[in-house]
Parts: sequence; C-alpha cells; structure tokens
Amino acid sequence: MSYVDETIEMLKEKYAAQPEFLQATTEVLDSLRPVIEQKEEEYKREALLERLVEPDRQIIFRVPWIDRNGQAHVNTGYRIQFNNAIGPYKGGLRLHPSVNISIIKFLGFEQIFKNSLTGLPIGGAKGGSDFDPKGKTDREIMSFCKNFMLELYKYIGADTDVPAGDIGTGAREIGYMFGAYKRIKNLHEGVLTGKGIAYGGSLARTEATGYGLLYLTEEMLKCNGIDIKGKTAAVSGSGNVAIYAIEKATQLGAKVLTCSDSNGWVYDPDGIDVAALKEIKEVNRQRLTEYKKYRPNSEYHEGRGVWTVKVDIALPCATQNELRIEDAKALVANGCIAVAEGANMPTTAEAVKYLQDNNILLAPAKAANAGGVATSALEMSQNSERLNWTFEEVDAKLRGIMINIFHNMSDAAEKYGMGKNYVAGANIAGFEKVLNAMMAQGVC
Ligand code: NDP
Ligand code: 2IT
Repeated sequence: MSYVDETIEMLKEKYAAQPEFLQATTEVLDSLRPVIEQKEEEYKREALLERLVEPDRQIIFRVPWIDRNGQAHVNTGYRIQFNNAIGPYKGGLRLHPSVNISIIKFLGFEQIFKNSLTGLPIGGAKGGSDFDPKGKTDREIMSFCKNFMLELYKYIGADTDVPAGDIGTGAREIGYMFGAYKRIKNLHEGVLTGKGIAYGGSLARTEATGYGLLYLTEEMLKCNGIDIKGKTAAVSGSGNVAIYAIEKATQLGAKVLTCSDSNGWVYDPDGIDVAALKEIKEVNRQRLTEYKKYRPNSEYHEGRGVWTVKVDIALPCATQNELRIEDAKALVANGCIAVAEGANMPTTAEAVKYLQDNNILLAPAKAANAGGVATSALEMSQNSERLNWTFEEVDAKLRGIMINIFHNMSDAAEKYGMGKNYVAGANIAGFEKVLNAMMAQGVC
C-alpha cells in the first residue's frame, strides 16, 4: 500500500467520527500523490504525513457567559493550532451552533495550505465555539467574547497565534475580544486581525475575502479566454464574504442574480442591490425576507435553491458542503462555466468530481478565498511597522496576491500533468512550501 493510502486508512480508523476532517484530509492527501511518490521512503521515515495531519495542539475549553436575564450559560471553546512550519498560527474563529471538533479541525487543516498559497509567512489554525450569536443582544455577545478571551489569551500572541473573524465573528466580536486581551495582558499588539480601523485594523480587510474571490475568478476566466463582463452569477450566503463578492462582481460588470441566508434565498432579475443588502445584514442584522421591501421586483423563497438558477458563474459563499451533487447537476445542465469557492469546502466531494468531469472551471476555496487571510497578514505587517497603508495600497497588494495564487495553482496542475485540475494544483502548490519547511526543521 502506498504511503498516502496508509495515511488515509489510518485517518479513517482513528477519526471515523470526524467526517468533515476526513473529507478535507482525504482530498488533499489524494492530490499530493505525485509529490509524495518522488521521495516516498524518505518522507515515510520522517513521518511527514502523520505529522501533517495531526495538529500541533488542540485547545478545548469552557466558556461561561450571562444572558440579559442574569441566567448563566456554558459553551465549548476551541483553538486548533495545526501547523506553524512557515509562520505563526493564523486563522479565524467561527461562532455557530454547528461548531464541533471535526469542523474546526477541517478548517485548521485547510488553512495550512491556504496560508502557504498567499506567499506570506503564516501557519495554519482555526478556532471558535458552538455559541449562537443570532438573536443575542450586544451585551450578551460582549459577555461571551470577554469570557472566551479569558481562556484563549494564554495561547495566542502577535508572534504565536493570531486569530480573526469567520462565520458569526465580525468587527463587533473582534473588538470585544481585543479589549479583553489588552486588559488581561496589558499589551496593545496585533494579536487579532479584522480589528477596527481606529485601533490597528487594516483598510480593505472587510472587503478582502469577497474582492479577492473575484480577482482570482476574473484571472481564471481571462486565462481561459473568457471575459467576466456581462456574465451572470449566483451567490449563496449574505454575510461578509457574500456581500463583498457581490459588490466586486458587480463592479467588474457581472450581474449577480441571487443571495441567501440559512432560512431562504433571494432572486433579483435586475441584479442584487448591494447597498440594500448591507443595510439589511450589516446595519440592521435582519433576515433576507426584508429584501423585497427594497426591491419589489425580486422574489424571496424559503429553503435552498440558488443553484437552480441559470447562471454562468457560481460563487458559494455560505458554509461547508452547501453545493451538493444535485446542485452540481443543475448548474451543469444550465450551462454554468465556472465555480469559485468563497466559503471553505462548500462543494461536496461528489459534486467536485461531477463538476470536473463536466469541464467546469473550479477554483477551490484554499486558493479562491485566500484574500481574507492574505489581507490579515498585511494587517499584521502594518501593526509590526506601526503604520497604516491606504485602501488603494492594500487593495492593489491583494489583487496581486490573488493573481499570483491563480498562476501558482495553474502551473502546479500543469507541471504534474493534471490539466485544469485547480483543486489538485492548489493543494500541491500550497503543500510544497510547507513540505520544504517541515523537512528543513526536522522531526518536531
Ligand atoms: P458570515 O457569518 O458573515 O456569513 C455567513 C453567511 O452564510 C450567512 O448568510 C449565513 O446565514 C450563511 N450560513 C452560515 N452557516 C450556514 C448554514 N449552516 N446553512 C446555511 N447558511 C449558512 O460569515 P462569512 O461570510 O465570514 O463566512 C462565509 C464562509 O466564508 C465560511 O465558510 C467561512 O469559513 C468562509 N471564509 C470567510 C473568510 C472571512 O474573512 N470572513 C475568509 C475565508 C473564508 P445566517 O445569517 O442565516 O446564518
Ligand atoms: O477561513 C479563513 O481564511 C478566514 N476565516 C480568515 C482567517 C484570517 O486569519 O483572516
């Protein structure tokens, strides 16, 4: 049995109860075969793959907090420090009731390769809690965030581990957490990214993931002889990534017909109105049912459905495994040409295969949504030099990074004879730098 297969078998046995982690590791390991086969004996002797799939550290802790009626509650907090071969641990914090060890481990594992692809010196980590921010008051959110940091502060630092936002964690939550860290440690350092502009945040970090997704998509289409201008797109989600993906897609001349939240979805034949969406989601924190009040021509539907709309480009920007085999079939049947993943692992393994078999250009998450963490690393640089760059400067760097990522993954796919398999290309290109660093640093 090959070293890759042995490692996959070991994972299946040891982590049978962690399906998302198995899905992410199996996909990556499977596509690393041509790299591993070159020096299989040497890598095996160093237990390279076993060390790659086992996090450096898994921190799980209790988070008590008090609600508006004085009632105390307890949630579970996580921080998985996966790999710091190429830089300090870096990755977001997810606050969502579905959070569990399998989800945080899959996200942390993906982050290793994504962060490497940015070309910047950042290792992989992820964290969060099964706390549900929905329907909570600001005071309740503050109580949770302060108590979360009361434990997390022990394990993080500007040169150790730098958390950031993810689902359910935006500027408000980062602010409360930063305040707690500063108070406990008496240190005003760049320990979190996605901070407010007034206290060390970077311009364009809010926009970065969505904008970066479109910069990479535009380049991928261009290199395949397609102009993004005039194309139609379907977006899922209506959070941070989705909003700025819609904004940039519209600026580039595409028309976005859909968006969604966990209750339902919107179809707007005139193109999603980003200003209305920002007011509903960022300012008022309401549900998408409100959208029709701004755009009477639009339709609101309960449940799932964005992938049934006929579009040229699909941009999943909500959550993992949201684009399933039946959705992939509907997209292909409707003549879709490209899928670019804004969310982490939004496409099921079966759907990935179907899309690739049908020659859809598929830009995988670890490349396509790397603009967020890349700009976080730019925020870290600005914090270190105690300077602030302009929006234009950060945005230009972001665009350069995304174009570079596209070419690196495309070149890697070509180098190993995998054509336009960007999924494999991104895994290999992200892995190579981590591999070199791990081998140079010896068994540790
Ligand atoms: P937000 O919390 O801002 O928005 C999440 C959106 O997705 C909301 O519209 C939410 O709907 C929807 N959603 C979340 N979970 C589910 C679910 N289980 N089923 C259906 N809909 C769901 O998060 P972000 O926009 O920041 O993150 C979206 C995705 O992008 C995630 O996969 C995240 O890991 C990834 N990502 C984020 C980055 C960032 O910088 N923020 C960077 C790179 C990737 P509702 O409000 O109803 O829950
Ligand atoms: O999934 C991701 O890359 C993020 N949530 C952003 C992480 C970061 O450190 O900015």
